[in-house]
Amino acid sequence: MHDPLTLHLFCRVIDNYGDIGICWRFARQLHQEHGIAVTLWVDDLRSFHRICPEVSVAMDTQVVAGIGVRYWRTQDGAFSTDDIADMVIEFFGCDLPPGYIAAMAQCAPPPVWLNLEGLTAEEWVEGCHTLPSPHPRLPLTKYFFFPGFTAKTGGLLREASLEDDRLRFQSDPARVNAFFARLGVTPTELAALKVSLFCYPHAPVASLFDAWQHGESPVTCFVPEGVAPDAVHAFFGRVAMSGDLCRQGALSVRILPFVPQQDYDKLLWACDLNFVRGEDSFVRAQWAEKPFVWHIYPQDEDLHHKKLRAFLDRYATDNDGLRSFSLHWNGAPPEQPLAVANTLTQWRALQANLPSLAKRAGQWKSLMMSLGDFTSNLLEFVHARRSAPAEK
Ligand code: TRH
Repeated sequence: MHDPLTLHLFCRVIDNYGDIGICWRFARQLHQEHGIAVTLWVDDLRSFHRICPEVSVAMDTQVVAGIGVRYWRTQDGAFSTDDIADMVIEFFGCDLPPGYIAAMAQCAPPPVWLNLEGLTAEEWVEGCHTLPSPHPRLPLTKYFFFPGFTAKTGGLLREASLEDDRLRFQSDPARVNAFFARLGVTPTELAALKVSLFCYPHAPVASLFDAWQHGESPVTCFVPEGVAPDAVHAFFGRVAMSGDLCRQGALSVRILPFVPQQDYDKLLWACDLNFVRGEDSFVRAQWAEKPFVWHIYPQDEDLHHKKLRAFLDRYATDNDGLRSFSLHWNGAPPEQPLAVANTLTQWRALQANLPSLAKRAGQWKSLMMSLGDFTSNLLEFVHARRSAPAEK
């Protein structure tokens, strides 16, 4: 029985939870589905603990769910070839410790070295996916590996059991009710349009709440604790904590605890409409087969608006209200100059199209599944590199 392949995954938590959220999901899949011995190097154990309570914030090294977790304190330190894994992956170009790279160059054969890039729907990705980048001085080559929405990319991260888990949950009202009951949600709240809200603080939340409170039909909005606290405070005139229920007109806002990743999937599966953000929740919303609105991670010079339109060009058909609502939700200029940009009008158009958006969500999920899953696609590339003749 030969030793399992080893993999070191380096993750720097820039902001929020996405980086560690994606890396932790990826690490679990590599270990559980592909039997790889994974060590996750991460520089922020507190953010990690938030999405995975089993993680201790006080330990430099620990094992969680069979995965080695190493607190990445500094760029210093010397390493020997024994310290180097068969596969080395840096997430979002987080720059490995120089001593580690030096030891990689001593390995024969050298490890397969990848840089995992961010998710975007822009076409240029297809031309950069798996491109080699020779090290300027050392006999090492790093490859860029992109997630994406087409066959010329790595596809999207999806666990092998995800689809079955989702169908089993969604087809069993008792499971769904039990999930909500554990979160303190009452049956009255569930007899409304169920919306989950995960967005950045600059989203026009107050005007959306206003549209919902004056709506003809009741809306229950689930807001994870720490999301848009100022908007909730301003709208309801009080600070709302996890477990609180705030009501106004046709709107009920239930503040939820920040739940472990697996439970966040259930929230997306159980709601009728999901507001998601960044990268990982955005991808999970696509697997949930429910209508969703994406709040994209803001970038300088509104570069993110270009990325948003690139995704909407692939996902949103012209008349579904999703395109104009999404541009409005992300503060991007409307495309039809005369479009009335107020939230109430945008919401009414989106609400009227929820049935067709639900159908679209199903079509899109099937299309994304046809690309295979990101982790298997990545390992296929790695195995091809490992069996390729050594570069001169
Ligand atoms: O937290 P984010 O805004 O992360 C962002 C993005 O990843 C962005 O691309 C990156 O550039 C930036 O960080 C630095 O959004 P994202 O990607 O959705 O990650 C959130 C994670 O939190 C995701 O794994 C789901 C998880 N989560 C829970 O585990 N429990 C919860 O209750 C909630 C609301 C989220």
